[in-house]
Amino acid sequence: MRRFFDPRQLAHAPLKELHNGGFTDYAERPVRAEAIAETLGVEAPVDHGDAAIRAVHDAGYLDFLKHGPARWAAAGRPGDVIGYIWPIVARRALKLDRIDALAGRYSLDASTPLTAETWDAAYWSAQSVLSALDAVHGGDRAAFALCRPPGHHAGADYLGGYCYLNTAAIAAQAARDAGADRVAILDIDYHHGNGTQDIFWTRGDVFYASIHADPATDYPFFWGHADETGEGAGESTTLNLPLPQGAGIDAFRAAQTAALDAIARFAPDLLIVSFGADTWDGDPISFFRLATADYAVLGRDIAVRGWPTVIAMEGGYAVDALGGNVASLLSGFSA
Ligand code: Q9C
Ligand code: ZN
Repeated sequence: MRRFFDPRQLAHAPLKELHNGGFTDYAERPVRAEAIAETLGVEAPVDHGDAAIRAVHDAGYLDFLKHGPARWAAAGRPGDVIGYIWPIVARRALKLDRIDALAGRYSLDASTPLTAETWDAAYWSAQSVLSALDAVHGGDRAAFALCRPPGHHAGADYLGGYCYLNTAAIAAQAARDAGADRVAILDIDYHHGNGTQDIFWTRGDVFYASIHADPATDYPFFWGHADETGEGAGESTTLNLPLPQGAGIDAFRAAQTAALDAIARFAPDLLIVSFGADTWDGDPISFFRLATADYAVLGRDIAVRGWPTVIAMEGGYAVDALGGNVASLLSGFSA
């Protein structure tokens, strides 16, 4: 399986995040990607430009990602851009001037700093997933994109959960624009992919299925509940399968089989897997109990369905285990 990654994805390196009431070291570190790249071996993506990014994301938001850090610095602020006021009851079309207002308008949380290096890293993360999509369009049965920063918490016009550009959504939309009639996204990161769900919430052409920690106990809390099924043309093309903290491979595999069965009924032309290794037993911020060998089983269960498959990296914060966990998932495709 071909594996795509660009070293420019490493430049994004926020120092701290707001966590449990104080600032702690940022969990989504460049060394995560270095560890995976070193284990797997990777090739450089092709530059596709920004059309596929603009097809998913709001123009004002992209402007904020590119120019927000300079405006923050010009306002005399130290460190990275972090929002601290959110328009939860007034999210309307105001002409916003202050960087503080923009930071709130275009963010979901205060644990996802925007740095001067973020845009370039996120841009190349998107190019990696677009290059993996090219490989599948060229006839490969599957391809892997080492997306970092990750993507599934980012919406059309907001960052959050360590995510800035929604790589799975960008690939899904690009596949649609290249002629696929129906695209499915299977999200097996520990956390619910609220951004991906939001982007395709009213769409009947993109099915979103997610297995994740119950939002009653885990981030992102407000989304990922089992009763969220989509609206309008997207009614019943969202499937949320929350699991309790402590879940192991038996519960996870059963949920994934249910998700794959639902995807099979949707009959997609292409599958995109949002893969987080934060379901691993020793993950520092997550509470499932998967073992490294379990990912090969999950990968095999996906591969046997036979859909052309693009795998996009999401979370996973136990750096020493990351390479092995990703390699295990991919091995399921060559078994
Ligand atoms: N630090 C992904 O796995 N946690 N994102 C915020 C305060 C956010 C994880 C809690 C977890 C997001 C891609
Ligand atoms: Zn996650």
